Amino acid sequence: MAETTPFYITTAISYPNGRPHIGHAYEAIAADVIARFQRLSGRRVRFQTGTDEHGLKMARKAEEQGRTPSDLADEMSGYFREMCDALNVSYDRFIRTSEPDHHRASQAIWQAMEASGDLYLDRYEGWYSVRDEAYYDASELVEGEGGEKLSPQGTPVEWTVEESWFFRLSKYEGQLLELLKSPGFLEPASRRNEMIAFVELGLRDLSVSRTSFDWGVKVPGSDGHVMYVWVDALTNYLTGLGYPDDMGDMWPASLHLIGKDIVRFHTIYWPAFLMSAKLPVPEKVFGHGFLLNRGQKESKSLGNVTDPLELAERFGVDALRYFLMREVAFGQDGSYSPEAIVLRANAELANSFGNLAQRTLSMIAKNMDGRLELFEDQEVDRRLRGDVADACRVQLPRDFENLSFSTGIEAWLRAVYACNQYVDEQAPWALKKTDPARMKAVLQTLFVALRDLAIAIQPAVPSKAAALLDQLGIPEGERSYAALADTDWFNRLVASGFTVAPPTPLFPRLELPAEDA
Ligand code: ME8
Repeated sequence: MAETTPFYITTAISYPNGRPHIGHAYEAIAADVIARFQRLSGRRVRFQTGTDEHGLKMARKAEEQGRTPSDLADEMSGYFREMCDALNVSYDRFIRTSEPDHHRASQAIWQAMEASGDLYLDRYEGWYSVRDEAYYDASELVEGEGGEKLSPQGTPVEWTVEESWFFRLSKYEGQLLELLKSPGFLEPASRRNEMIAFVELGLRDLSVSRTSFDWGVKVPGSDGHVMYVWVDALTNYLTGLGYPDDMGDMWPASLHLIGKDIVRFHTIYWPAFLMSAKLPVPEKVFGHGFLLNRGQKESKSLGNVTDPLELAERFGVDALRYFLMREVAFGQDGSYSPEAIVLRANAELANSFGNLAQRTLSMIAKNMDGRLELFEDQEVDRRLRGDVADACRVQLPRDFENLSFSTGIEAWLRAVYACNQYVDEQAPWALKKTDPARMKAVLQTLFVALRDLAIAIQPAVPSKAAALLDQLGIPEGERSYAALADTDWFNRLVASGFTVAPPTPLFPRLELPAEDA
């Protein structure tokens, strides 16, 4: 087999200080769509997600609940993993930063930064936001409604004074600017200017250890110090590959997928740590937008927090995945509501794609005894197949490669609509008596189109696409994007004697539950 290109994709690791919310589900699903897309495109994919368990935020939440941070992390991390499994997220490793190999990796990168002369002991005096686990310069703070000081993210800050290790972030200003300006490193481009402006204001050295609590990775050779949680958190991307041992060919990461609120950590701090440790920087960081509930941020106080598993149970995992990738222009903020999910799932999945499969396969089962045979096509058939092939082989893959999921799905959906229009125009049910040969040609043209449509959409709706490909008799090994270019598959399928069974509907029509109507 030919050498395959490695593709290493990661999500942010979530704080397990509570249960997962829809934003976590959104990021995990998007990363999974990318991982599946890259696998189908023939790349050797490694996909990592997990939980970020150290730091003051976790320590305080545990204290509030009268339990240990490790107990809190154990329980909540389990829910995050459960969420990923329930949403069909195909991670290779679910990392927990409390795991021993992660402590080892974090201490190793610390020592590498120390060896570069980039760590020194001093006293930190300044503002800290526990919610963001972030230090802020006084000049960045904004005023809250009651006159209190808030971080630029609107979270409370507290004045902090403690002895701490510092990282010479200032030393990397020039290299970071160059990196941030290099095309493709940080996307979408709109996030780039903000980061460039931040570096251009001048970087201060970063406090990278804490002494006022001990829930973290111990600083090697410095009793009483634990690492600043972001130092260890970011290192998770290396831990999963075996750092400090041989990481194989997966590093640098192809893509860190994160939300827009943590771009600074991933495109300034992280590359600087890596440069200091003499490791290559990631190829790309993508900061996706935020998902809002009917246009509003979810919060406990508003009482509008949605359990993503409940949504998945109510509407189906694939309908939820499809909705999120279809609805939101990736990179921008998006909004969801039960009505919007139901509307799209019914119009696009149930009535358009599902119905196309249902009509076609039941007519083949009924009117052709499920048997496929070679057929003569006409210009109109070839045109439809050409349009479908173009959407499935060219447009969707090109858009997915560029992380433009909604436009890729739109191209696919146009092909679905074209198929439905073709069924209506060709009216195969009427041809049954008048021209059975032509009826067979029409139904099999649709069969061929369905196979392309099902292969292409696999990353977004993996279970439903697999169910359809099963119904179409497409062998497991012939479902990659490369297989789309195979011109002989239909002949082989006919020769194999495969018969189409009466189909079961793929996408049930969803009802809007009364409480949301
Ligand atoms: O930031 N919509 O963890 P986290 C979309 N532990 N994405 C959202 C979102 C929303 N409403 N809310 C949060 C952390 N996110 C750190 C990361 S990485 C080394 C450490 C995204 O649990 C958020 O942007 O607060 C982030 O990418 C991820 O969910 C985890 O957020």
